[in-house]
Amino acid sequence: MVPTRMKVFTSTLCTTMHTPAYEFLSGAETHYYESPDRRDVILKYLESQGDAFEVTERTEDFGAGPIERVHKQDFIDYLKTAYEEWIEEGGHPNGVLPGTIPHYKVARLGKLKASNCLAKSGEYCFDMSAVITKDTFKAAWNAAQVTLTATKDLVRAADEFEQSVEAGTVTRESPPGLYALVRPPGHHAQSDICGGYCYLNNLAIAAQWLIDQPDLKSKADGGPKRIAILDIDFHHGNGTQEIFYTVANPLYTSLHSVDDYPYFTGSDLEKGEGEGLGFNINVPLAQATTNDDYVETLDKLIQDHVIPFKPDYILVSLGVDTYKDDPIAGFLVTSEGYPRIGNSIRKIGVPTLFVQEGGYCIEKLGLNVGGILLGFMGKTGVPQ
Ligand code: Q9C
Ligand code: ZN
Repeated sequence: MVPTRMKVFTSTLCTTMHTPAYEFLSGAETHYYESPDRRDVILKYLESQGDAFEVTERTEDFGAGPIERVHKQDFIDYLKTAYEEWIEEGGHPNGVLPGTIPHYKVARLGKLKASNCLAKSGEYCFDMSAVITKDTFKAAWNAAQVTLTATKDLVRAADEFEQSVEAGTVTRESPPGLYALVRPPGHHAQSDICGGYCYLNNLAIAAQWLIDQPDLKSKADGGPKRIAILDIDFHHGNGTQEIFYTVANPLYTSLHSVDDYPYFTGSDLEKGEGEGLGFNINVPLAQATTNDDYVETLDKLIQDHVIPFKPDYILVSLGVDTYKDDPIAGFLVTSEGYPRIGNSIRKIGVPTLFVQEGGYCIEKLGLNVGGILLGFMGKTGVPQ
C-alpha cells in the first residue's frame, strides 16, 4: 500500500486565537507578520490539491506533562498569567512587550529578581516580537497539543509503514509524512524564554514525548527511539538547540542564514556539550542563497549527519521564510525549490512529521508549504 495522502493536523484553537496588533521591524511599527491568515492560505492551498491532503481538527489532550518535560515550570506559569498581571499593572491591551531585558552586561552584577510583570516580561522574553495577548497562552498550549496529536499518529503511521515494507507492499523510498499546521510557531522558544514569535517549542515537546514513550524502541540499538530534527526555517532555531544542547538524542540540525535573526546563535562552532557534543549541527548559509545551493547543502547535511545517526523518525521545523520574496528574510529560494527540498527529505526514507514554523510571504505561503509536502510525497513538477 503506497501512502498517497498526507494527514494534516490543525485546530482553530491554536491558529486563530493569538492576534497581536503590531510589532517593530528595524524600528518601524508594522502589522504582526505571524498572523492567522498564514494558516488560512496554507489550508486553502492544501484543500485545492484534490485529495492529496486529509485535514483533521481532531486534537487529543496530552495535558501538561509533555510540555513540562521541555519547559521550566516558572516560565509556563509566567506565560499563563502574564497578560492578566500586565493589565492589572496598567500595561497596554495590545499585550505584554518587554521594555527592559536583563542584558548580561547589566545582570552580571545585579542581585535583584523580577518582582512585577514589567520586569518579568524582560526576564522571560529575549526580543520584542513575542507579544503576549489575552489568549496567547491558550493558543500556544493548543499548538503543542495539536503537534502531539500528530506525533502520536506518526508512531501509528511508522508502524504501519514497517509492516508494509516487511510484507513487500511498499518500499522504503515512500516513507509516511504528516503535517502539523500550527501557530504560534516554536523553534525560537527555549526552556524558559520566549521570543521570535514563539512561546512553547512545539517540535521539541513532540521530540521529547517520542523519546519518553517506554514502549517505543529504536531499531538501531533497542534504546529510546532516535529522533533527527531538520530545521529548515530561514532563522536559526535557538530554542530547539538550547533545549537539546546537552543530550545525544534528538540530533538537532539546522540550515539557516548567516548575519540574521536571532543573530547570537547558529554558528557551526555550536556543536553541543557533554553527551550532546557532536549532536548539534548548524550549517549557516550566505544571504541570497539560491535553490541549487540550498538543495546541495541540504543533501550533504542529510548524507553526512542525518543518515549516519540512524533516526527512527524525522521531525522537520518547516519554515518557508527562505522564499525569495519573504518580507523579513533574505534567501532567494523560489517556489520551484520547495518540491526539491521535500524530495530530498523523502529520500532519507524515514517516517517524518512536518511542524509549521515561519514563512511570511502570504501570497505564496500555501504554494511553498504545499510544495515541500508534495515533494515529500514524491510528486514532481512545479505545483500550481
Ligand atoms: N529583521 C520565525 O520565523 N523579527 N520567527 C526579526 C528581522 C523576529 C522569526 C526582524 C523574527 C522571528 C518562527
Ligand atoms: Zn523563521
